Amino acid sequence: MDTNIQSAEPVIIIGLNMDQEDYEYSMEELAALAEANQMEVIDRLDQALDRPNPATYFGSGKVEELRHLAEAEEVATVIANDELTPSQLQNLADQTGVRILDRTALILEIFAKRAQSREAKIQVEIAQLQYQLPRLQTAANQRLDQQTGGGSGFTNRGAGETKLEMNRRTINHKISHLRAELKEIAKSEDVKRAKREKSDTPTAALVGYTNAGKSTIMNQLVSRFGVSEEKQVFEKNMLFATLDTSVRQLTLPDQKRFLLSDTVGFVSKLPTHLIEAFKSTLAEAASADLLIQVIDYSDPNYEAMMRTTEKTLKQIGIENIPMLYVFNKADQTEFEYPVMEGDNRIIISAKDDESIQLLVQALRRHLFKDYVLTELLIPFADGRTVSYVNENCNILETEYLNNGTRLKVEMSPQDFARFERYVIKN
Ligand SMILES: Nc1nc2c(ncn2[C@@H]2O[C@H](COP(=O)(O)OP(=O)(O)OP(=O)(O)O)[C@@H](O)[C@H]2O)c(=O)[nH]1
Ligand SMILES: [Mg+2]
Repeated sequence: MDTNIQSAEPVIIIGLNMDQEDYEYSMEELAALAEANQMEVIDRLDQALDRPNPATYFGSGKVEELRHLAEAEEVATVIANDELTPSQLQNLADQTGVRILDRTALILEIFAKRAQSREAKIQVEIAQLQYQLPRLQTAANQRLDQQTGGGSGFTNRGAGETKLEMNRRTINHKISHLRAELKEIAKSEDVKRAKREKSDTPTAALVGYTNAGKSTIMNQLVSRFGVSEEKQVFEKNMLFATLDTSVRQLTLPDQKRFLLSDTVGFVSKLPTHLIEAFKSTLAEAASADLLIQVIDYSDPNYEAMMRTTEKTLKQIGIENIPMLYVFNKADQTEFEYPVMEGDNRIIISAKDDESIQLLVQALRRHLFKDYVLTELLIPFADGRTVSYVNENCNILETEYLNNGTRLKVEMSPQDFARFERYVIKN
């Protein structure tokens, strides 16, 4: 028996309906995020307001209702759908008697649990510390008020502030320390990336919402076209299964090569600190020739998810990279698949062989469109070039002539430029 399975903590989720687009969907997603954090949503409370109450998020009547509900249902944690200000968090906790977690803190908790590599762990820790910084003040004030019981705490206040300053300094120090470590790691990643870029191999990056099927697609391609022994990436039906970027080299049967990267998935209202912290991981996508946006077509909210993905990409500064839209999980819909719609949209199921073939066809169109079909005459003396071309280009015809090997070949523009001296001009 697995004794590690913990029972889910019961929680209530709360949200402010400010008539924003996708409100309902963001609440459903909040419930899914709670589940991903080993929590069980047993109730939900909504309030329609133009803007959050600056002191308590909910209006006073609703706060009272929440207090009663939490008490009646014996719930110790309430999750708010927005990022709350430090004082809203504090006041709401005081007036309801429960722990308040906002959406940002919840996402940070999930990321912290999922992080595997040193890089991911540092990135999450930085984001968590940055989240804590402005919240120290309130917590310290709170303790102070409790200590002094009101007006007479002048001397204590001084001591409290010193402590606060100290905490703040410690956290800032820790952040810069972690940043430096991250820089070291990023440096070596940069070196690798620069090498890859230099190798002229086209690159594609899988992007999109969490749980859309990015890692599944990556694995399908790696198992068919990857270098043998290369590891499969982690795929699972859970939010934020992937936090680390993996890059794999793929070689199609006609020797065409490309690099594919799989990376962290998005979710709406992804905390700014987290996006900031994950920028270096996401640099892989920023340097891609093609973005493959994977969409869970079976999710009724897929359009909102696409908007979120595009917004997040923009936030990271990823713009103007050609995009292939992959509407995935069509096996869970009534739509026909695999289908190619125009140049940059395909409907597939990552679990279906024909779909993967269609995906490869679409990738070819985008990644190798400037490949050149040409004829070379390579002198016998230059055996190295013959073997290079054999290993790296798509040879359609070979003929041995008196003065060398004639090859009809399809090659990258870079290779074409390298071997131009051998091109047979008609
Ligand atoms: N039915 C069906 N399930 C799929 C399909 N593609 C992926 N899945 C499932 O969807 C779940 C999520 O897949 P992943 O590949 O881990 O998703 P991801 O986009 O990498 O998610 P993150 O790493 O969290 O961003 C897994 O349980 C997959 O088996 C599909 O085409 N059809
Ligand atoms: Mg994944």
